[in-house]
Amino acid sequence: MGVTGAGKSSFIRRVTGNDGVLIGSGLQSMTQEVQSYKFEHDGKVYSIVDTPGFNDTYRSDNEVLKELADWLLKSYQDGVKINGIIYLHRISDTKMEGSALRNLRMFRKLCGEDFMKNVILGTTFWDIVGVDQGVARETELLRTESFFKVMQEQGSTVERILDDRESNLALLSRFAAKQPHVMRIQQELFEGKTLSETAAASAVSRELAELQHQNLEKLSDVEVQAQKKITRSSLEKVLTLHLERKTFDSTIHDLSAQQEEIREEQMEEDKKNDERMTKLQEEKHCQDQRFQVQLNDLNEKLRAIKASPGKRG
Ligand SMILES: Nc1nc2c(ncn2[C@@H]2O[C@H](COP(=O)(O)OP(=O)(O)OP(=O)(O)O)[C@@H](O)[C@H]2O)c(=O)[nH]1
Ligand SMILES: [Mg+2]
Repeated sequence: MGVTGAGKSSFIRRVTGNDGVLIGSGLQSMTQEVQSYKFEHDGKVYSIVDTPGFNDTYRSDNEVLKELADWLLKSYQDGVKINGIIYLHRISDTKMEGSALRNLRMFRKLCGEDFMKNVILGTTFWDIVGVDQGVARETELLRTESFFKVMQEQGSTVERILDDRESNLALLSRFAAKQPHVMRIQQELFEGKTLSETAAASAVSRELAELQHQNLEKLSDVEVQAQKKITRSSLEKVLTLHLERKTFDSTIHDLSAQQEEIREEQMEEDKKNDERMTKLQEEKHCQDQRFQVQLNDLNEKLRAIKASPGKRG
């Protein structure tokens, strides 16, 4: 067992020598069904079972769990006894990510504490990490409670799985010497519990609820951030508007002042024009009067000339 891409099918192909065992490209999950392979080694017949990995690219962990549970119950009812489980983990993973940790916890619930003596925690992908790096990660796995520490204390062994058939087979022969044991989920299902009532399924639901909770927290975080952004951007907008308004107001004020000045100048000008006009009219009136006086005077003189016979011709 193990997460998708941990190297389960590769291990099985190597030990069985069966080219029919399909291996993934490394990007997408490959094994979709529980599949049992038989082979003989050192006079013993082994039945090795390939399983779909958790964290599948196509199916939820719940669906993978159902696939495993169906097979495990049926094999139990058929009298098949399990000598052991190899749980694979990539040593090349830079850290035990959320999904890998979730699946390990679910695996523990699936097995139950009593089964731990029949578990090998196998680390793969040693060929792509430096020895120091690999050893440092292995040490961390062994020292961390939620990783391998408790499982090891409960009887599991931690082994490096290398691309070497002989050492892989040696590992399997250690299983052959072990007392088969019933897994917790087999017992639970056999006793009549539904899958959702089993410890492993509850773990999946709890993990799911936890995941949802984390996502909700993240979402509300994002919302708060977004709100902050909105508030900040709104503030910036308000500030910009305020500044624009201030500039606008001062422009309006300047324009009004200019307009007032122009109006006053205009009034001044109009007043001057009016005065000028009045003066001109008065002057004209005076001129008219003077002209009239002169005209009257001339007319008078003309009449006097006409009336005086002695002075004519
Ligand atoms: N470098 C390296 N590659 C490996 C090792 N084990 C497996 N691979 C590669 O990893 C990819 C996935 O391997 P699989 O054996 O299909 O993995 P799986 O655990 O069966 O994956 P699922 O079937 O999807 O659950 C393939 O490309 C393998 O060749 C390893 O120890 N070292
Ligand atoms: Mg596979």
